[in-house]
Amino acid sequence: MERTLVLIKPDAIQRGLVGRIISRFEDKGLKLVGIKFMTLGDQLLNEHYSHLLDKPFFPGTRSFMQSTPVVAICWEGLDCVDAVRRLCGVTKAREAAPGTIRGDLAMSVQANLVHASDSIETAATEVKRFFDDSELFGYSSSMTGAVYSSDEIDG
Ligand code: FUP
Repeated sequence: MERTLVLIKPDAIQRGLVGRIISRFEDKGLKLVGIKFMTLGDQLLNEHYSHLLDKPFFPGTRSFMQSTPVVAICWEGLDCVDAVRRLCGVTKAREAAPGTIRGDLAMSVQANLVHASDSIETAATEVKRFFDDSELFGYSSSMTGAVYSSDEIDG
């Protein structure tokens, strides 16, 4: 099973949407394997957004992402990197499809509620960046057998 990183951003904290956003992922059938509330220091943020450091909007992104703590979550599921990205919707929230988290709940590019890893490789790096091994929990979830068919999870 894949694992992926989600950050619940400061606009969601300020708007009191944390519970509803977590519920969207739980409702999808994803398994929670790590969760914590944390502030993002300059070093962590620069690593996380290294592809954006030269962009003119990056100083704004940095101060926004440091304006409150964020909720970091590691979700697990079959092909979950892609499933979570689809559930979040496109970056520009006002263009995100209805039914997605951003499409239903946000209008902004910067204040778009969530971050989600964008590839399997990125997800592996980002989960390691935000969580120590001891903060990730493998356990048997009674949900798994109901969420998937046996041929999907046994093979
Ligand atoms: P995403 O993969 O959806 O997180 O999007 P990006 O990595 O391209 O961008 C990360 C964050 O940078 C966005 F969530 C918000 C900010 N950003 C802007 O503020 N303006 C832009 O034009 C692009 C990104």
